[in-house]
Amino acid sequence: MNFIALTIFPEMFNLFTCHGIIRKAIEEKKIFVSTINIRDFAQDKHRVTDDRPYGGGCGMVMKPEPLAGAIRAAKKELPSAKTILLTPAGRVFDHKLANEFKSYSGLILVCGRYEGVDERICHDLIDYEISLGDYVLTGGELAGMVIIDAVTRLIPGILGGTDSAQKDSFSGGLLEHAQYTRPPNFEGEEVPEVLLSGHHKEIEKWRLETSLIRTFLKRKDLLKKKPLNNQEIEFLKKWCRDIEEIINFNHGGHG
Ligand code: 4H3
Repeated sequence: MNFIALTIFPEMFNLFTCHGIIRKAIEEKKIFVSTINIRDFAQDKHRVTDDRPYGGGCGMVMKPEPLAGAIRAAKKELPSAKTILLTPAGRVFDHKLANEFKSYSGLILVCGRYEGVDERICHDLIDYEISLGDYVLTGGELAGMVIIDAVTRLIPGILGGTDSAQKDSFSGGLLEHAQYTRPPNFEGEEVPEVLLSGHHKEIEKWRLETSLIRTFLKRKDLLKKKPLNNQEIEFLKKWCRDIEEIINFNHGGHG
């Protein structure tokens, strides 16, 4: 898979591509990450990429010509790639979208600076406007790296285990179960016994139940939109019965 980031700060991507799983994916030629400097497509001798906003107001706007030149150069390199503009006005990025992006042969990430990019860039040259969430960054570069990172780890063969990405938080619509490693007792807190039992079936059951509990407590919104299977419904019903028992006992026993 190919990624090209368009930016006026291409060096920002160096640190990102030099470490960990992203570095390994590049070394193994599973992904290719390159940058195009938008400034190289500026049309004046001072290589200006921004200008004052029409209508007045504070800040500067990214000029359309250098951006269009950079996007067209990237499309020439990757003709079947999708172009993504990182902007707080975009569709909020999530696991499902990461999977959709994984199916493309290339992504061109347009990283703006200043107050934003000239609106006319979005009309013909951008396939997706994407936001990481409801906050504003000083540039689109970090958001672009987040997209590359999240998509790359979904590519088969990138993560250690054969199914690590399938077992992630979100992939089944639930948060991941709690994780523990050695030592068995850390500052007085024990690892749940079932995990030490070697009972694989019991461990799987425990993991599903804790996954459900964590999602119920931390992200009810995820649980509400998830299609539940029989085992998951059984767990939820069991909690209902347990909770009712507790309520009834209190009600009858103590008033
Ligand atoms: C993306 C980009 C937030 C996000 C961004 C996000 C700078 C876009 C400038 C850059 C514009 C201001 N901020 N939430 N900022 O994903 O070019 O909007």
